[in-house]
Amino acid sequence: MGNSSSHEPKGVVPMKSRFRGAVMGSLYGDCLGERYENMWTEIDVKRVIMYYNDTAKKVREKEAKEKGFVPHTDDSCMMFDLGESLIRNKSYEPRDVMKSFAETHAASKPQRNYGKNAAILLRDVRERNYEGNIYYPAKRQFSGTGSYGNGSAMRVAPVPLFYHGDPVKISNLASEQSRLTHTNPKGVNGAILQALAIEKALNTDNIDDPAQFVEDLYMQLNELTSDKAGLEIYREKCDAVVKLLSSKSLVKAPQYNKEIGSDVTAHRSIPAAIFCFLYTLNPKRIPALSKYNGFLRATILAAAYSHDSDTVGCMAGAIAGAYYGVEALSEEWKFACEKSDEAIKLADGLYELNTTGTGDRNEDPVAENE
Ligand code: R7I
Ligand code: MG
Ligand code: MG
Repeated sequence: MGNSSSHEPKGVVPMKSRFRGAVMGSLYGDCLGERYENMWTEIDVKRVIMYYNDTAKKVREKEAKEKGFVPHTDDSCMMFDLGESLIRNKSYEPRDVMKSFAETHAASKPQRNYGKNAAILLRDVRERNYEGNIYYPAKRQFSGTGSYGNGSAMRVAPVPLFYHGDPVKISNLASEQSRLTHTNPKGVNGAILQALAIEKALNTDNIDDPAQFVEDLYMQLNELTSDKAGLEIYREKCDAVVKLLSSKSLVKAPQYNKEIGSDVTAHRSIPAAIFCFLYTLNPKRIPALSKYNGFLRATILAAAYSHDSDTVGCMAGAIAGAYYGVEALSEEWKFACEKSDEAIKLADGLYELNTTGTGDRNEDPVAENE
């Protein structure tokens, strides 16, 4: 199921399916990549295909009795914390989000593999009982320059769903939630870029010109961010994405990692996720993946080519899910991923807020970090 290319967008994918696709895609990309996350190297695409198929078979043949047997990591923990807080409060409440991050972290197994500095920060704010300026500890990290890890982008999927249709609010909230843990302009701009990429995918029926998709995203980031200092590297990386998209020969993992990058830093991973989505729009680009649908092509490529496989997987999955819709995921993998029912519930809750327009959702996120 889900292996044929029959799930390519034909006409309009319903928005509810796209919301579910964004959240479920993020979770699934994290779960798929989790298997390879500690290898910190590229692996053969065929190996990930084998893992994908073996897992699906286990479910089909009822060998896997327990639902959710493929674990997710910190990426999804933090996505749930952020998204569920937005729904609970119908607004962005920074202290509540931070508390959710830190309490989930404190209760989690080491295998969730939180970023090193993020873990230190979460322990610290919890021990201080969330008192004082909640944005302050993140500012102090890395000798005052703040983290540029990809942690504030990997969790961002609920943001474009919360403010769907309003890129200014999406950008502001992506930035604000980033500053809870990642204040470095490269980290903040990475979160904004990823949020804008999901929003653009939600709004797009067909991509005729993948290079223009990247260019539009960069222009939007450039216009909306208040962190102009961290932009130059994104200009360079978007150019690298465009260059590799236009390559006549097959782009292999070493070139992808050299020119775009797929490690734990924001500027060397968000562009990679955008590349994986756009490069695989054409089923013929990666011959080994040609019989799989576009969503699977994007996420399998991300897990195989990327060093930070869970995180590039989750970010490519969120963008691809917003474009192709949740039907592009196989039922077997929905069964396999830990907390997939909760992911659907989260997406539906955000969708409902959009359609009813209740609460403070229409206010701009309030900055507490002056
Ligand atoms: O960004 P973060 O939450 O980590 C996310 C990653 C994802 O791959 C997750 O799946 C998880 O495995 O971790 O956590 P941070 O600790 O803020 O950043 C991650 C790493 O980026 C740091 O441990 C550093 O190695 C690096 N890094 C920096 N290095 C030098 N100077 C981040 N900021 C800097 C910096 O300013
Ligand atoms: Mg992770
Ligand atoms: Mg990771």
